[in-house]
Amino acid sequence: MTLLFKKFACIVVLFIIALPTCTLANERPNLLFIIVDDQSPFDLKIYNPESKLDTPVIDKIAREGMVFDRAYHMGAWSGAVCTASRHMVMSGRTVWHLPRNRRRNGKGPVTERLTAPELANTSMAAVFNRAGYDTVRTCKKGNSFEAANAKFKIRNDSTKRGGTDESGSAWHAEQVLQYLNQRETTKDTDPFLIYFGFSHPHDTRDGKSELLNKYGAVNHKDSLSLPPAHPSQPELPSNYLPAHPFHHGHPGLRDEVNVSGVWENRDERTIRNEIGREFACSENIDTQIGRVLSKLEAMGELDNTFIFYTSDHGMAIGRHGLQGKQNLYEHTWRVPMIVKGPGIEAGKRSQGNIYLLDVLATMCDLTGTKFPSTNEGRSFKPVLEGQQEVVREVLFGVYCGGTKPGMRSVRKGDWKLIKYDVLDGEVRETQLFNLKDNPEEFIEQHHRPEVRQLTGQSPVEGQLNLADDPKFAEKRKEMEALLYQEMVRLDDPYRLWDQKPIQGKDGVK
Ligand SMILES: [Ca+2]
Ligand SMILES: [Ca+2]
Repeated sequence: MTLLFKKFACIVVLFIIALPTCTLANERPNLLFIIVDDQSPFDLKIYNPESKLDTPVIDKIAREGMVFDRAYHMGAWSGAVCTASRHMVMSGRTVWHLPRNRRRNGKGPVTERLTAPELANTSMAAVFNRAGYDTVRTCKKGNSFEAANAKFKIRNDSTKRGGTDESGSAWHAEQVLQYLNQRETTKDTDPFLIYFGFSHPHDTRDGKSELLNKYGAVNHKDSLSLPPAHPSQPELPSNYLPAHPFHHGHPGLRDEVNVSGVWENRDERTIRNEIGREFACSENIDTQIGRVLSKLEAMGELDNTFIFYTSDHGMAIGRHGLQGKQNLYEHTWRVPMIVKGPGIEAGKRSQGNIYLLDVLATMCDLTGTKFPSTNEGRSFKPVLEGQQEVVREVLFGVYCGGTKPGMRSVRKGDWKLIKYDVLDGEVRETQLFNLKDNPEEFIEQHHRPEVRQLTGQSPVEGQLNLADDPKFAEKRKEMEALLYQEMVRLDDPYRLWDQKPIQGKDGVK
């Protein structure tokens, strides 16, 4: 054998030996899915530059990744919007195709197509367990898809809404760091899926004292007095109202009447203090995410990790005179969504037209994992790669947790329709917004002098609910038809007062 050939053979052998370790370590990316509880996208500077909330870590993820301007959750059949939302995240199924949906008030047929029995076996952690991932989870307890959560190999859940490191968000970060430390010690090279959930800024919003001070807020506990005003508090939201013009349709709803610190108050002092508390909790979350990202960087794993940042749904806290998550205005129907990872161009924004239920398909697509058969979500990898702007044209929303049929919304392009059919016909309302011209969804009440004085906003002519404006009658008709189509397509078990009744129901053939 010539020397040259010996050298060549040696290189080939070395290459063959080296190859499997290289591919195992680097080929499949890690997944870090960060989900906070109850956060409006408009709390964050990346969605609302006027916000006082400081989130340097989230801002950096946004600068290095892609921000989605049209990310939504599909809605809920319960006042606990979290529960429906988290079912959709875990399973990639649409809102009326989840195990807990109450088909036609419990009277209608419950078919396999609607409920997908054994759904937990094809949920997020089960899918990635089979793909050879280490699956790790920390989150709040309850209001979730328990059978799916139980599939994570490592799971440390606890509801942490206190104002100390042990009782607050730092605890969730500790659970992730514990896994990463162990991974480092044992030189574990399996790819990981970490579900990094927080219990905040959901109430009770007991922030850390230094952050409460920063945002001029106190942990207000006395329902008979108002919290003190403070110049450091965040301003009232731009679409604040002292009251919503009609009832939301869910009498006694906890989030509207019984949240500690707010109760039924909607005055300026209460709302600004509560937003200050919320910001204190959200900034702490940002700090905790930073600790985990620093660790991943030190381990050399950050660049091979896809990071998702989102919330289970948005939140009102004074916007439109509402307090909770049980409405379909943009502040509550939409969620923040930022994704960073290998191959995603830095600093991009996209509309996306995505739902939280698309995350599972996207994770599968990004890691070369087969979609589960029960999945109904669409991968937004083509959007992340800059090949597409959106994954669908029409977006649909439901709130069906109070009196039935509840609220429905549909969006296409700049146009959005919301309908309310609640309290046994007492409230039957339609709103039509052009979100390009009226992104805050201002209604007539926002134009009143006493409201403008409080918010400092000056809505312009036409920034209104356009549903009854004859100029937009054709547009309304089109949006009403779209809503009806989406309700039929997605097996919505209800119809609104002015829609064709369901075949076979109420004597209709
Ligand atoms: Ca929630
Ligand atoms: Ca492992």
